Amino acid sequence: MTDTVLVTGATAGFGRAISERLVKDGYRVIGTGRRVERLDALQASLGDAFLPLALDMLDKDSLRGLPTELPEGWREVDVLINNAGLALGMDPAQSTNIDDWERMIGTNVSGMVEITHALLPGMVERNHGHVVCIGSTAGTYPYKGGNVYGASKAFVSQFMRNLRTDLLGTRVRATNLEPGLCGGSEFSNVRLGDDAKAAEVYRGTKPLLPEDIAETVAWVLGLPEHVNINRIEMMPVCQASGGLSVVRD
Ligand code: NDP
Ligand code: 8X3
Repeated sequence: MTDTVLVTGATAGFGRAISERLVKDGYRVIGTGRRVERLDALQASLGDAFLPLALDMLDKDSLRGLPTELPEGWREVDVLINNAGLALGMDPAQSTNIDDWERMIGTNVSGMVEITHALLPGMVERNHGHVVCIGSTAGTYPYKGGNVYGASKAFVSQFMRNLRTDLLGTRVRATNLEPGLCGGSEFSNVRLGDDAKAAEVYRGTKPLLPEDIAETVAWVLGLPEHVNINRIEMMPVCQASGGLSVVRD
């Protein structure tokens, strides 16, 4: 039986690349996001193996209703890819906008937790499933302006470790994929609200690409059922962590 995968944030970047790759690999994919016209365009190119689903990660009622609201034939979600997410701003904590912080927490933490809570019982009941989160190196390595975004990804990281523990004894797998600098998506455009500044983030680098993320997700899912990849940290060759710094008088 072909696995059904739900990919949040399929309208751009990683989520779109993951959806395209998994349909190509023979999975049935439910792709979600707010920009419905992009989901429809994806269905036009991927065909009936792709189901477009308008879903706002800040809409708790829709997330909670998912198990019963999904169309007939698509209700048994075997794999959940928690990809939808965003960063807003690069200012130091003391100069940020609290609404931006709340939106990051609402999307990256609360929305992710809600949809996982909604779909996990079905996986456990069927004793078959996999939850994959797209975390970030920002959840491990602090950097200036990373404040709440990095903290939201640290939450994802520990949530996934704890999920593994709770799922022990079931055949439901859990993986946190933690990429570093990745171009070819709208992440920096959304974060900085300025396309020229976003392009500057990648100037002179050869960043990871959404296809690299999709390749890794496809590998993690395709491993034999007894193998669980707990976490993967991946960076482009041109990136490494910065180490500690000191300010002197
Ligand atoms: P993009 O901005 O290209 O894509 C983000 C996706 O998330 C879009 O499909 C968007 O859909 C969706 N999304 C955002 N907010 C909501 C919401 N409220 N409701 C529903 N969907 C939402 O970014 P990336 O592809 O780069 O990022 C994907 C994930 O990877 C994020 O979790 C990000 O934090 C993480 N990541 C990114 C890295 C990078 O360098 N690019 C590195 C490490 C991790 P729509 O707007 O249509 O609703
Ligand atoms: C995205 C990578 O380094 O911009 O999660 O935080 S970074």
